Amino acid sequence: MSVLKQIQESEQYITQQLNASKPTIGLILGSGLGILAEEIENPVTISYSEIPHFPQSTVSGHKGQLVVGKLQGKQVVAMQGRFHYYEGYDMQHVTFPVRVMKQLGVEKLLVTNAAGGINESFDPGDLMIIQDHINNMGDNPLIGKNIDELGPRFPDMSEAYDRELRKLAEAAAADLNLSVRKGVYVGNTGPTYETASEVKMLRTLGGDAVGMSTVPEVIVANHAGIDVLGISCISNMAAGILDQPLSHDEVIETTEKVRQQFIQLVKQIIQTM
Ligand code: R1P
Repeated sequence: MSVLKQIQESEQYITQQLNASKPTIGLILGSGLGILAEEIENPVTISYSEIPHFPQSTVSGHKGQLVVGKLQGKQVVAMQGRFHYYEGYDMQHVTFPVRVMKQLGVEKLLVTNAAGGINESFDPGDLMIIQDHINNMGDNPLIGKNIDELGPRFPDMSEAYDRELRKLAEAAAADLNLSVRKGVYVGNTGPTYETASEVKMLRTLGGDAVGMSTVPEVIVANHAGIDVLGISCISNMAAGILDQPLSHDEVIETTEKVRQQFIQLVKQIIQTM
């Protein structure tokens, strides 16, 4: 079956479950950040396992369901759990939900993640508005025959993270009196955390935070003509900065600590979007 047909079948299944208008804002919730979906009013929850052609979540801290409903008066679709390249999915499967969101009518996408801090002035628990990214994954979801119905062969990435949305996020943080960081997210494949030397290299290359997601989703969103905003939760400092091993438990723990600020910020952003 063609990819286009698969996207349509997924979208049609989701639309059949909805009792309200279709969402125009998409949210991808990173490790430990899925809690935000609990703020959605009149939610319709759809397990990934029910949706035709959807991959399944395999990572702890990623529930594996779509939540559709109202957040701050706006109709949103949230992914409570995302797919990562290191789970063994190819880039097309990792980004399939973004294609489905586009088909649903999503025009703006808020991607979130838990990331390691590379910038030494950052602290665990900081929230970072992503200014740009570096694709360090050695792959790209658009490799292969271009499907012209989905987007252009050579998409522009000069404003991969929409300028207006970044401004809006900064203003939202200021309204809340919340201090936020700004920086460049580096996407690695994982699943290993980076070595101290790799972190040093990524810092030299201009990275401020590092993780194992987001980049493929943002590439596909740009291809599809969706405006993107990205927020990283700095869950720990990357290797070589503090003399301690990294663990996914620690990542989840930190996201739990900043949960309230994260929820407040996202809600304020959605309200003004
Ligand atoms: C590692 O602890 C996990 O946390 C981050 C990394 O990418 C990796 O999956 O998850 P998210 O990027 O999905 O937030």
